[in-house]
Amino acid sequence: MNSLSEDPSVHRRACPLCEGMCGIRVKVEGERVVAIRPDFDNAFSRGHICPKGTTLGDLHHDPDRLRRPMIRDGTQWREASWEEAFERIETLVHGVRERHGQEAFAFYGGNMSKGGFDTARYTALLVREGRFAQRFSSSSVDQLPKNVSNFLMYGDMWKMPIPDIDHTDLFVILGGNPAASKGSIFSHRDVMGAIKLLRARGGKVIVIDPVRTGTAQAADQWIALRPGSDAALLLAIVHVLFAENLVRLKHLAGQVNGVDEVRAAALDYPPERVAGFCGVPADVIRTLARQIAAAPRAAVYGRIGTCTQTFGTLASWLVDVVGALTGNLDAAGGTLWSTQVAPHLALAPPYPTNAPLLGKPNRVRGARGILGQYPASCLAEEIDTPGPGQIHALVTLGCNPVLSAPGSARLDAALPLLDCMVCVDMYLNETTRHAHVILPALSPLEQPHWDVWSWPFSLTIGGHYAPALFAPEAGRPEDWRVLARLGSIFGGQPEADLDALDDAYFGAMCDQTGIARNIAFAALPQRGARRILELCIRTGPFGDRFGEKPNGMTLQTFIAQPDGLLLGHAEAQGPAAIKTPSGRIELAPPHMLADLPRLEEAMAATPPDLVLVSRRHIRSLNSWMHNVDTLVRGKERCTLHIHPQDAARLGLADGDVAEVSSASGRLQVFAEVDDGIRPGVVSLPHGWGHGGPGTRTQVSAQHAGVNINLLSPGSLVDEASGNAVLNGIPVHIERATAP
Ligand SMILES: Nc1nc2c(c(=O)[nH]1)N[C@H]1C(S)=C(S)[C@@H](COP(=O)(O)OP(=O)(O)OC[C@H]3O[C@@H](n4cnc5c(=O)[nH]c(N)nc54)[C@H](O)[C@@H]3O)O[C@H]1N2
Ligand SMILES: Nc1nc2c(c(=O)[nH]1)N[C@H]1C(S)=C(S)[C@@H](COP(=O)(O)OP(=O)(O)OC[C@H]3O[C@@H](n4cnc5c(=O)[nH]c(N)nc54)[C@H](O)[C@@H]3O)O[C@H]1N2
Ligand code: SF4
Ligand SMILES: [Mo]
Repeated sequence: MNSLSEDPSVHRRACPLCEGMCGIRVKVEGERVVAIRPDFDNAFSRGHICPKGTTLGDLHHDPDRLRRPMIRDGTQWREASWEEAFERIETLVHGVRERHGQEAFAFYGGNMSKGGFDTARYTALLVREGRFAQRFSSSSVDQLPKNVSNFLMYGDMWKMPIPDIDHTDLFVILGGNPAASKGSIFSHRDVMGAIKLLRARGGKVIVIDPVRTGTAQAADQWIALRPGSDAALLLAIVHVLFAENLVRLKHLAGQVNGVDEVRAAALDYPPERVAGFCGVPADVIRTLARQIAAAPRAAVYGRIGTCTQTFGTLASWLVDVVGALTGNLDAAGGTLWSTQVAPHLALAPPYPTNAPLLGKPNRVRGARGILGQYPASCLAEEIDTPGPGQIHALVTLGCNPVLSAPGSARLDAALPLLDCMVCVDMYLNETTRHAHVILPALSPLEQPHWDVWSWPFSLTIGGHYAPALFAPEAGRPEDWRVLARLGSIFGGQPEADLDALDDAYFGAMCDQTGIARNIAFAALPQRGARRILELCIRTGPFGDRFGEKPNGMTLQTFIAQPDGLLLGHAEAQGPAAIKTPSGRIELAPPHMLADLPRLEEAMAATPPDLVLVSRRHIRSLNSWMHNVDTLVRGKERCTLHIHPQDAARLGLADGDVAEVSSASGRLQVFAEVDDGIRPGVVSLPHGWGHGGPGTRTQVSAQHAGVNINLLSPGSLVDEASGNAVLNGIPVHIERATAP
């Protein structure tokens, strides 16, 4: 217990920055945060924290953080009232609609559209009302392959199998580095701590990654495969399971379709055949397959390195196939689905389960829509290529695609062509500098908190609510109204009655729950995210169902528990959880099998000499926490990691400037010679490249770094999902002669 705990000036909440959900104690004097400490009493995190969590005060007080709407007149920005900002948006939108019609409107939702209390719950309303002809999101630079695989295998794109690390005997992790990321689509109080405990109880951890990451260093074994070859390696594992009669469906027997098709598909992939392509000896692959089969309980988990690569969809699918064939899917100690106190996604599914996977081809590249969106890689060309259907107006929410999406240079050049660009964001950064109007997002401390996007990925069942610590600026509309009004303007209904919209939105959620609208409306008069949260809790598995279950929970239950409340651990869900048309798990979706010839082509091709992968750092968060001085101070982190053999071959010494080029761009960066990386692979962190003209982030401008996505060609996508290829990019490296 720390000395802050009894102090009335100490406010308890949780950090919203990543999936760690760390409890924090925020000590306040007047309007200032004076200290943030870990909350050892927080039920979920029990004092675990990382360096970012203590900087929410710096973020809140950051003089560069936007607090009022900004309007750009030519090259000049000025603060404006909310009313004037909306009027300007209306005028711009009206002009675009008159000239080009609704088909010119697009939306891009970023990683931080999940961050805010209202934003996480009202982005769907903004998108629906906005009637945007093209929708993009950071999903297609992230987990879209997993969404595709879940959609086809389980009938629900967000039904993410989560490794049961606390009960497993063997944890196999492909393309994830929780030592830096803290875990992703895998929300756990302390993954690295759990890895230690797992090994202490005699279990094993195997990391499959081209880089010897902090996670690999904490594991029993590091398998340094070639980037982009996971699908082949996993097919070889499946091959061995069948060839050596190691398939044990266990509880899944009779619940899966497609076992024979999977067997047939893997027949061509004995370990000896994929070893060269994967850069992993055949006996290592064979042993791995046997270990997974022999472990009483094994959890196989793939993350961003298996998604943002050429065969992300195949790899995501095969991770789950291996789990199913060894009886480790939907099983304690294997992977499980979460049980949520407030199952928000069930009431507001981002994409209908009965809709088709693929949509219409888009205009320039003919890429099919996937799960309701187009690949982020296509945004630039849809803006800069003239013709009917060209994008002329764009809304961005919580994203910085000029740094985070591939083909950055083209996007950076395309955005100024827009006739109307509206950004909802906290900073004037590389992307928002092109906006006509920026609407400021709230600071995390100015809003209540209950995590919409982490509890669904946590096997610990629980809930944690915190009220806002500071009041937003006077005169600021509630956040849900900002989003609803923005949607209405873009959808051509600028005068829409926002209260009526909210009632219809909320009413539709009530209908999903079987609770009569009039009961929910009478019990929850307060509008906005709070009543949605309350509906989710009260109709969720522990809720009171508005009196039907007298001892059930309400939001009040959690308000009374400022350190949060835990309610147990997820269990296997059985066949009832599967939402496919057949009611069974589909192990061999035709969409996946149809992608195998593309893998064959890659296996037959000559591999590139040098490829680039991305990395994360604990003191950074994608593109936007670099304006916090305490996080960026110290040794330069935006460096090129390169193996000594490659460095020697290229005549590069530690600290030299390397010139790195790819099919899409070129940049110069300091080299850091490091043997913790596979020869032939180099790595750079993502989210850097600050300080460009027109940006207003004083601190990050001093620690600019380089933008890795100048090197990621927009043309490189995993075709089965449209996901961007951000790992395994062929590059050429020389020692820079004139830096
Ligand atoms: N500190 C911090 N935490 C974060 C973030 C952050 O920026 N900073 N971002 C958050 C977000 S948005 C996300 S999505 C998560 C991501 O969370 P993680 O998935 O854990 O992400 P990374 O730490 O980038 O680890 C990805 C690993 O994949 C490896 N890799 C690259 N290519 C391949 C490949 O072809 N095959 C295999 N097997 N491995 C490969 C890389 O070397 C790297 O070690 O992190 C979240 N948490
Ligand atoms: N090369 C390479 N590129 C990558 C990755 C990689 O590993 N390698 N990772 C990819 C991944 S996994 C992801 S998720 C994306 C992330 O990329 P993006 O989705 O573009 O998200 P961020 O870079 O996190 O930028 C978040 C933006 O939201 C703003 N913001 C912060 N909080 C809020 C809020 O509460 N509300 C609103 N409205 N705005 C807010 C910030 O100022 C910032 O501009 O990057 C991807 N790009
Ligand atoms: S950013 Fe750090 S403090 Fe915040 S939730 Fe993640 S791990 Fe916890
Ligand atoms: Mo992400």
